[in-house]
Amino acid sequence: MSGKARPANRSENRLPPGQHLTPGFPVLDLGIRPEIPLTEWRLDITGMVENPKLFTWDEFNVLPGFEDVSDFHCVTTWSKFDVRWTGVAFFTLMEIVKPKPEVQHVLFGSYDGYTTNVRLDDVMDDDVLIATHYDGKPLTREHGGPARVIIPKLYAWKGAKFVRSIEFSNEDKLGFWEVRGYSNTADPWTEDRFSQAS
Ligand SMILES: Nc1nc2c(c(=O)[nH]1)N[C@H]1C(S)=C(S)[C@@H](COP(=O)(O)O)O[C@H]1N2
Ligand SMILES: [Mo]
Repeated sequence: MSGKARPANRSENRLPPGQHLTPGFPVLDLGIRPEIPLTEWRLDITGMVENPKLFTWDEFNVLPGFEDVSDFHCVTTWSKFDVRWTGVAFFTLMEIVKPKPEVQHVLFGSYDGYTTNVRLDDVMDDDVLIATHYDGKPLTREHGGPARVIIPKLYAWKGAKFVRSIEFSNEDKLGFWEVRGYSNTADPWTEDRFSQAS
C-alpha cells in the first residue's frame, strides 16, 4: 500500500474532493470501441519480466478468478460507488510473469490505441484487477470488453479499457492523457488531476 490520502473509514467520506455521485454508469473513451473476437483477443505481457507471456482468451480465463467491489472516480468529476468487477487479480499476473527488481513503472496499451502509465506501487495494491465482468455479466464493449484494467485508488483514466498489453519498465513512459497534461500519479483524494510540470 502506498501512502495515499484516502480516509481510513471510507463509509464516512467516500466522495473525493471535487467529485459528485452520478446515477447510472457513463461511458467515456476516445469514441473508438474496437470489436475484438475472443478467438483473436490476446494479452501481451512484456518488458522487464522473467517470463513474458502472451495469453489467449482461453488461457486467461482459466487463471484463478478474483472479485472486487470498488468506487470509480473519473477526473471529469463523476464518481460511482460500489462497482462490482470480476476477472483476474493483478497480483496473479505478477506471480506468473515475475517483474525484475528494477521495474518501477507499468504501461498499459489498448485495442483503441489508448495507453496509460502507472507506478508499479499502484498496481501492487490487492484491489487491482483485469476485469472481464461487471456486475456479474461479461463486460460490454462500451465499458471496455473483452477486458479492462481497474485500479480503484486512482482516477479511472489510469485503467485501460480494451486492454491488449502490459509493459513492465524501469522507465516512466507517458500514456495518452499523461502527454496531454494529466497527472502521472492521479490520486483522487488529493485532487491530483493535472501534471505539476505543465
Ligand atoms: N482504452 C481506453 N481506456 C480508457 C479510456 C479510453 O478512452 N480508452 N478512457 C478512460 C477514462 S477517462 C475513463 S473515466 C474510463 C471510463 O470507463 P467507462 O466508459 O466504463 O465509464 O475509462 C478509461 N479507460
Ligand atoms: Mo475519465
